[in-house]
Amino acid sequence: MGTEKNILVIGGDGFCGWPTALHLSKLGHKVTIIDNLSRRWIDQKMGADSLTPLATIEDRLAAWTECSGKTIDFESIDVAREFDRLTAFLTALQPDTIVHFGEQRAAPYSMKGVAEKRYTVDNNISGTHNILAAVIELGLDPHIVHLGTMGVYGYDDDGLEIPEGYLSVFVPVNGQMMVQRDILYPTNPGSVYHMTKSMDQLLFQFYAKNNKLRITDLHQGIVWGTQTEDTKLDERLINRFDYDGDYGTVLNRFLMQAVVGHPLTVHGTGGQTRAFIHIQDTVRCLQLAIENPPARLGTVNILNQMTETHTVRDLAQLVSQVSGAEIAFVDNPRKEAAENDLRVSNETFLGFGLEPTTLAEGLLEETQDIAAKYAHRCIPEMIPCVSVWTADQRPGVLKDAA
Ligand code: NAD
Ligand code: USQ
Repeated sequence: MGTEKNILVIGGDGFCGWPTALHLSKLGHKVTIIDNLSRRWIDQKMGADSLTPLATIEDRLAAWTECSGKTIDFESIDVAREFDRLTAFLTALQPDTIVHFGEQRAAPYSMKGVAEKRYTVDNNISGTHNILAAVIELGLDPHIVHLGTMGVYGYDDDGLEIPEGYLSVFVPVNGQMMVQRDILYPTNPGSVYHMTKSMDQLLFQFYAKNNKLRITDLHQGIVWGTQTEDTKLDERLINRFDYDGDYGTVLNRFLMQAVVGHPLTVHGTGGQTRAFIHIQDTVRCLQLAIENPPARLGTVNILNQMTETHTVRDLAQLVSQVSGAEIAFVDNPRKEAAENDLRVSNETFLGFGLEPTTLAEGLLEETQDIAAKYAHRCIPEMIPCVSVWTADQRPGVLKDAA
């Protein structure tokens, strides 16, 4: 190919990282995964499990070599806590690109209790900072591609189309002349997890300015679906499917609930509008972002990685139409706007040639091939969302007590 890169995928055992590592390997890149397998340990601690049966990382990698003839190397390093091992590893690897998926990514888990809040902040902020500090300390010059979130923008519902990372503001000087500034879009996180992603943005802004690092921050919407072309090749390559109340994301939860006969758990009125992207499009966007590194401008390249927006209520209705499932409107355990509109610019990825997989195309296949096939693995007690945003939302707590 001639453009093969040496790519390090941090968090490459996870839901987005694993199919991305396979896709990049298939394209001919040399791919190495760092992951501390913390996501698997969290499942064990909570008594939860992926709906799909996950092979061990060793079996996953062996299966990939059997199916593709290619090798992906793996190293278990905690990037938040093992700085010296990280720097030694980077010194030996000398990556051209570092893709950073390695964070605690569930909003409800980050709000579960004080231990989970502290873990999420320590893990995500230290991990991101360690990667940046290590790269600078070693004098490396990789393109760093980070998975951020649409949630940093918040859901203010002011009718504006959300731009790609920056907002142009016009500031009056001496009450007359207007000076234009492009500022980071003001963050408005809705959970401790989303707050860590807002803080990541400042770390990137500083090191892009100070050390002229080339950084792409992908503000991704909610990822749905399970399989990609590559993870379908062998059952040992199957991707993770989270459905539990902390890690399951809304559409995948609804698909699983429909096949096990559980009413679809719409929070509040279901008027929350969110951005979505299929997992196959996630891996394609990563490829496009890696193939189009930013110039060394001293600013962070921020791209919105999403393809469609839907309300939670509309998603429930869609799944109900396909499956006949009942819809239940339940108390919302979160603090979020009950109803909001959302318009998002995703023009960069469309300009790079992304052809979105739409919900209408993928929904039925996902329901039949994954949710129905593995429904017998569902642990019903793990379905309810029990993490609440504030103590007064706990079941049984009297509201407005005099
Ligand atoms: P995931 O939990 O499945 O994967 C994250 C991986 O990172 C796990 O394998 C975990 O073991 C590893 N990890 C976590 N902390 C680590 C550490 N300190 N050192 C080494 N490895 C560590 O999550 P995901 O769904 O694949 O998400 C990946 C990234 O994409 C996250 O940063 C998340 O914020 C972002 N994102 C995800 C979604 C989504 O819907 N899943 C949407 C938008 C953005
Ligand atoms: N919701 C329900 N019923 C459920 C589960 C969720 O109505 O059973 C609602 C939530 O209240 C929320 C919406 O669905 O309004 C989305 O919740 P989610 O859990 O699907 O998504 P979220 O918490 O926002 O987080 C997920 C990923 C996170 C990523 C984020 C992208 O876990 O890593 O950053 O999506 S975004 O939403 O664009 O910020």
